[in-house]
Amino acid sequence: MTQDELKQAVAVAAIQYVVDGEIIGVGTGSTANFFIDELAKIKHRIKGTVASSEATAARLRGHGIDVFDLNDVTAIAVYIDGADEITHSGAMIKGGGAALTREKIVASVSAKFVCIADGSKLVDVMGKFPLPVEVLPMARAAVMRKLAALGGQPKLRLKAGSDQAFITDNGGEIIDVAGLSITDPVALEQDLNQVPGVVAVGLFALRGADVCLLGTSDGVKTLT
Ligand code: ABF
Repeated sequence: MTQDELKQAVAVAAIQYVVDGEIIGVGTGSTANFFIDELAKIKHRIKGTVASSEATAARLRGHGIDVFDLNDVTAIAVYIDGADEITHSGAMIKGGGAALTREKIVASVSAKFVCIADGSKLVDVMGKFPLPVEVLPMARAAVMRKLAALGGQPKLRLKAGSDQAFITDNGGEIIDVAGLSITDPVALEQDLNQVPGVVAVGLFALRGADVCLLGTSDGVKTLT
């Protein structure tokens, strides 16, 4: 099966976690996009959604699915989103799609986090995928020095085909940190959360996934 077929399979499997009559939190990325397209087929069953990025909001609205402002909802029954890496215990690296901050916010309000990913995302130790960290622009250099001191190789994410910094939906910049072997993701997330200028860390370990649906050539595997 191709990677897209694996992503499609987990997107279909995630529909079983949709709660009728409720608000659904929706992630960002290509796997999340497959889920959005599946959700559109049953949009009459849900109250609406909260999106983790402007891109996701646009795709949802394109299907005629209501997108609520997070400030206007008090509960999200389930959050469905992809990941860049995930461990057997549900800790994740996220942010390859530059939406880590809003993803973490929406996930924090959600009763259940269902991660959907193709099997290649499952790792024993995270860090091969460069860890995204969203920062305020004024703190970029200071945070990069801190990340280098921790043993990483920090790199400012640039707009495609440009030497300009990529700017997130929140007006932040992203530093991608290669070279980390993240043996204690909770501790690293807590450490980096404290660094002045850091908006969000692409480690989802303090609040990881409750369920992970992994697309494999042998079918969809469920990790809980
Ligand atoms: C999103 O899913 C991001 O946090 C992560 O980068 C992305 C993975 O993208 P894809 O599904 O395209 O592999 O939640």
